[in-house]
Amino acid sequence: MSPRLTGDETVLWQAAARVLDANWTGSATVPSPGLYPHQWSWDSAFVCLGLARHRYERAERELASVLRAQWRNGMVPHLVFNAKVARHAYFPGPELWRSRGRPDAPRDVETSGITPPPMQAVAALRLHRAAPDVERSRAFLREILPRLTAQLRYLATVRDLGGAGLVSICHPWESGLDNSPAWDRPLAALRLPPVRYAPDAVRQAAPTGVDYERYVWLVTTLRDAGYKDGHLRDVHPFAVEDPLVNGTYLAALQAVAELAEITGGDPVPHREAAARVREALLERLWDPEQRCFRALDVRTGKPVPAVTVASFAPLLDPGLPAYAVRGLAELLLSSRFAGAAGYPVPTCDIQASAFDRAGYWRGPSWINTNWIVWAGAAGHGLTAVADLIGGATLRLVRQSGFREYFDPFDGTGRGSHDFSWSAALVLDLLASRGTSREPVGYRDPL
Ligand code: 2M8
Repeated sequence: MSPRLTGDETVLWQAAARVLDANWTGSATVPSPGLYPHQWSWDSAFVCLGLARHRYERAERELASVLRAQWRNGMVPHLVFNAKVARHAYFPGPELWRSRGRPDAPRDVETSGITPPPMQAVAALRLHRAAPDVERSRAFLREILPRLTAQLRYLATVRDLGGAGLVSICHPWESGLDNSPAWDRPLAALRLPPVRYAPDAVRQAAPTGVDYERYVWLVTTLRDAGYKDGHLRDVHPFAVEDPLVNGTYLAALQAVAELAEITGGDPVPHREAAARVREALLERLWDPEQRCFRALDVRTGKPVPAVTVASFAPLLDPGLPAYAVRGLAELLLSSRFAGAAGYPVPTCDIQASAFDRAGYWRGPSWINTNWIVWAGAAGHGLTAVADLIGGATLRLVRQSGFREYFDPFDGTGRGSHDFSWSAALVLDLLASRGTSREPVGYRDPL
């Protein structure tokens, strides 16, 4: 348990730990009981951060189990299916993805065929920093480092669809922010054949309807093309460079550089790669008028109009230039984001017409995106901002429990209960209490 918790924090800590214990399957953690019965890779990365503070050995197993599902081309799938769960318990299940039989896919486990924001290296580094036994942790890092570097190599090669050094996503699910208004325009441009793709009433939560049809159609398109690199490059109609995916990619390159150093390897190539990605990010996604990052539709060459919480993810980069840090901090504190929300950070610009306070990733505050903003702000010495976001995050769960997402104005909890990353990241926040008060200047947030 973390040291020096107040009585109230101890109660919160114990409640969060209970959620993680209940959602542990024996080898991994499900995002929530019922609605999400398998292992999602970016959920797992956040879950690791909490497990590291609670049951360290499980944190390593959690990460290892995602990396075991890595495809031979380096792709870490966004979803790893649990063979013990009924095949139709979740849609889209293994039947839709049909990973089995793909030459690159692992043989002993079924997975999706797309990849999430690459948070695994960041999780591995933070795990090491919390390790009770540093030598043991180093041995674990030596085991997983080849897989982490293969993941980044895959992103740098197969996923550089724009040809300028950034990663493209090929499906909104790869962003983690499924129905974000950032995808409205690229999704609306898709031309679907006049047949139904998604079964009726697949789930109770948003999004449903026409967007869901598009999501499922995109999967069938990828699958029917054999998840081939050439299809992604030349044919696939959805290709977008997203600031959150590229912000975590940049953070991952830096984390891998550190991990190389920790394990006696050479950090330089990773640092050089990070510098190139930063340059491309500023060149392609920075909007000098709005002073924030916006996604770029690679198929049209145009930035998408929506400004979302994804804009803040490049704060995770220690080398982000001061003008960008300042622009992002001002936007964050303005009435478009934290300035007008009692419970920040809303996932979409409050003043945008697409903003929807109850709409899943179209407005509500989520604990994992808050964590990203908190870690980025703390890393750049923006202590007041980090304290504001960290404090709001704890207030959300104190008031409404470990819900999946929250109303950004009044903190009402929505979506599933006992959501794993909400609990895990609260443990990490509590354990890191006070660290955002470190001296000004960049401190590695990871
Ligand atoms: C949501 O995404 C899945 C598809 O991958 C779904 O809608 O069923 C998103 O919130 C995503 O970010 C998250 O990883 C996943 C599991 O929590 O659920």
